[in-house]
Amino acid sequence: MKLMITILMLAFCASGAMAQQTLTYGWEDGIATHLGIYGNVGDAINVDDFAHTGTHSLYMTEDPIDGTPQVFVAWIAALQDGDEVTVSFWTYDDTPDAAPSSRIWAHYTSNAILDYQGSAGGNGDYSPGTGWSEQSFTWTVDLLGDPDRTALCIEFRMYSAVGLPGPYYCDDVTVTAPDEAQIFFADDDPVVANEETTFGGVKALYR
Ligand SMILES: [Ca+2]
Ligand SMILES: [Ca+2]
Repeated sequence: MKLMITILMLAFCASGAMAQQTLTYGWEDGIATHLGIYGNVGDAINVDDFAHTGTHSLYMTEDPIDGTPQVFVAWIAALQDGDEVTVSFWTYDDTPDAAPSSRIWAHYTSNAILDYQGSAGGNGDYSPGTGWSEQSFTWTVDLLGDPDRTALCIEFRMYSAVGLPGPYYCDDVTVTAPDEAQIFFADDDPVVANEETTFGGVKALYR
């Protein structure tokens, strides 16, 4: 009997540790835009006349044309080493093998969303240019033992050309992450709920 209970508990713990949550966001509130930007983002507007699903999506342009502008469309905080985080979004592109095109990418941050803590890489494929398409990537979290590196910020990246600043559209962002992680979209206030606890843990490391 004891052995049976132990086995059951181990099974429960194993499945508990691997429990995942999946959340989506599609700009249907008609108000929210993004969690932040980097580089030459021109417009970033919640529009009601073009969408993958529903009636709203995020419309973006690059202005002026330079570098690789990024619009932050999701943020996953309170991560642990080895966590797997899968994110996808739908983007509209009707120019195959030519600008404008987009990619899904990410970088690490601290508990403050705009505090950059290094690239996390992403999917090397550009949007195929066949209309609406889904771009996705799975990141395996590597915190490098750095207590300031705790979250993953998802970038919508724009690849424009002179005279071709867009338009870009993003809709239906889906995030799958461990239950313990905290997932934020454009309509959320990006504040980590257990920040004080985390800071306590960080301080403890330096004792
Ligand atoms: Ca939508
Ligand atoms: Ca294209």
